[in-house]
Amino acid sequence: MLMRTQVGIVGAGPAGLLLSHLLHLHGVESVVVENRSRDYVEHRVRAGVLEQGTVDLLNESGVGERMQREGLVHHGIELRFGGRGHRIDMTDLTGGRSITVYGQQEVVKDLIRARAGADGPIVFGATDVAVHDLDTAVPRITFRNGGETVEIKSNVIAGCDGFHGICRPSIPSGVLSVFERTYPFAWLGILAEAPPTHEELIYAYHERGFALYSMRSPEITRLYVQVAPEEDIGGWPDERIWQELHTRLETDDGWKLREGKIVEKGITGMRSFVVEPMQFGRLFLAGDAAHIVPPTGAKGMNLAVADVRALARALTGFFKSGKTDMLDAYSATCLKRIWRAEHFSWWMTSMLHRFPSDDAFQHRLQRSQLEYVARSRPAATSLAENYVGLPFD
Ligand code: FAS
Ligand code: PHB
Repeated sequence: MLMRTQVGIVGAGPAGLLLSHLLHLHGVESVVVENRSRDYVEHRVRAGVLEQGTVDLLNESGVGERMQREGLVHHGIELRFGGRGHRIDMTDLTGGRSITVYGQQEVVKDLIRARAGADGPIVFGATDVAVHDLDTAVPRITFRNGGETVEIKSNVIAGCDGFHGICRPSIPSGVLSVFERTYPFAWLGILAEAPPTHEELIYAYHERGFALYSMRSPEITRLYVQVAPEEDIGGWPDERIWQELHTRLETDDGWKLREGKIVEKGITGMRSFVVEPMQFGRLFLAGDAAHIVPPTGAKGMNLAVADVRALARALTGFFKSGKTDMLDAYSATCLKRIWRAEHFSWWMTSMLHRFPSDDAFQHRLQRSQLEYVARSRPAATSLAENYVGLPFD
């Protein structure tokens, strides 16, 4: 079967879905091709924190109604070390900006519903997805669906298929420069049916390792502990997870973490990764297909949003007036923000995690850095403005 569209999009994660939605708002057609089922993508638990810019964009583009109703607006975070908590008042430090805690899977559901409402074609369960003729004016996506081979001819392809997708590897060798760092630890994350006992996120530095206290709703807590990179989730029964969380999050004033039924658990590796450029011919990479950050700075999904905001603007200019200047500058435009977020995510990770190779000197440096951020307004402002998200332009 042959399909034609203006923009073929591979991947129905936040990047692909938001790009399709933004293009639709500007009268540009697209088709999204996703290899997983709709149910799978709508229930894949990942990010939880939306930057101010992401929240504003979702509201401005008409898909923020449920986020406004169910999202949790937060004005600060807590750094916890040495048995004490230190609140960073981000809204005060950034002149009114804040974050919203709203699960990535909820954003995905809202975007799929918006696309379905506009009859935006999303193909779920596609197999053997491949991209072709990227350096021509008619790049193609082929895949199998329902026992049929399908070909999509388009003017542009957006590679929004994540770190393990097929688009980035389809770029000929020698074109891309790869910048990468892997970390000697991973995050074990759980979702627990336990009402949060703290109203904001807590980032804890502890001699046994990092811990993060987050949430999804007034009923669901989201928690993470730093573990060794090769850990197997089978070696982490619930009791062991709770024990580590209590130890790493406890404070001298007796703050207590409430336990509950663990409904989801998993281990995520930690890496920093960027490819330059983010484009080849008529293929444009966006989101995790082009870059990965350690989740300590809560930047992953927000960077994907910033990429597709820039790509949607560039494609609209291309299709509406034939201009290619914003498309030609797409990589450079995105990489400024990407490298700022890469640095911030590396900085938060380096400050808050115990590295196996570190010595007592390094531990003192980390404590000194944490104490400085906790007491210095300029230092706290630097953390706050990066965490809530720098203005897009
Ligand atoms: P995604 O990976 O979300 O979406 C890519 C889509 O492409 C997926 O639906 C995939 O099924 C599809 N796809 C892949 N290959 C395909 C193919 N061959 N054909 C068709 N479709 C294909 N970020 C945070 O900020 N905080 C967190 O706590 C956090 N936790 C994470 C935990 C995990 C396990 C992972 C992997 C990532 C986490 N991230 C987190 C980062 C994450 O939120 C990403 O930044 C975000 O999903 C990026 O969105 P996309 O670029 O759309 O990529
Ligand atoms: C989450 O709630 O999943 C979350 C919050 C902050 C992070 C990472 C993950 O830095």
